Amino acid sequence: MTEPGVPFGARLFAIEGRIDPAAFDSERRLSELASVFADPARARAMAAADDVVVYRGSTAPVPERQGEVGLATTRIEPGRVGDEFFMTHGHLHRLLEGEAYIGMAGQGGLLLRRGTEVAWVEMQAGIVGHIPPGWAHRTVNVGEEPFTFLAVYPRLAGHDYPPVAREGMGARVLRARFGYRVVRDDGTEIAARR
Ligand code: M6P
Ligand code: ZN
Repeated sequence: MTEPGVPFGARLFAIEGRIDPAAFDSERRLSELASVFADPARARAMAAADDVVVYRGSTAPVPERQGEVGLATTRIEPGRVGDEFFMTHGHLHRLLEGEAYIGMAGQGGLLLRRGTEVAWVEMQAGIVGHIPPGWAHRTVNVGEEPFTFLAVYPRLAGHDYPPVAREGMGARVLRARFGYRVVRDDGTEIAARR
């Protein structure tokens, strides 16, 4: 991390889905994410043949201090496990803090859940998705190209993964004939683009 409180400008690479400077980069492969898909066995079998990167992130050098605004890019590759599109693990924040996702390239969506409420926000370049505090959130690539976005968040918000690992997001984003549909766990369709 750079010194606390140092102003800087970072360059965004929309198609690559990268921010520079980055303090660290991360990647999540299919084998690590198998259990979050509706068909984990299929995800594991795919990963055994080719353990592809599902998404990667770069995080700008913002210090972990109260009041700091974190900047991180995510690039989700196009792909599916069966009919279910590639997606992030999804998380809640440890603190009651919101976040904004700014679409940079590709076609995606933001799936949110708070208790039994589920919401879907279509994402692409030019769309800012607002994540209110207290909502679990996951992003999904519903297109044929990488889907990239910038996350802007309170640096100390933190990630809480177990609730999503245990309870899921309340809905799945599945391939439709020409697009996608967002289907709640009870089978109701809440959004679609065909
Ligand atoms: C966004 C931000 C990051 C997050 C990343 C991947 O860039 O919300 O904080 O880490 O997406 O999502 P996840 O942590 O759920 O794997
Ligand atoms: Zn978040």
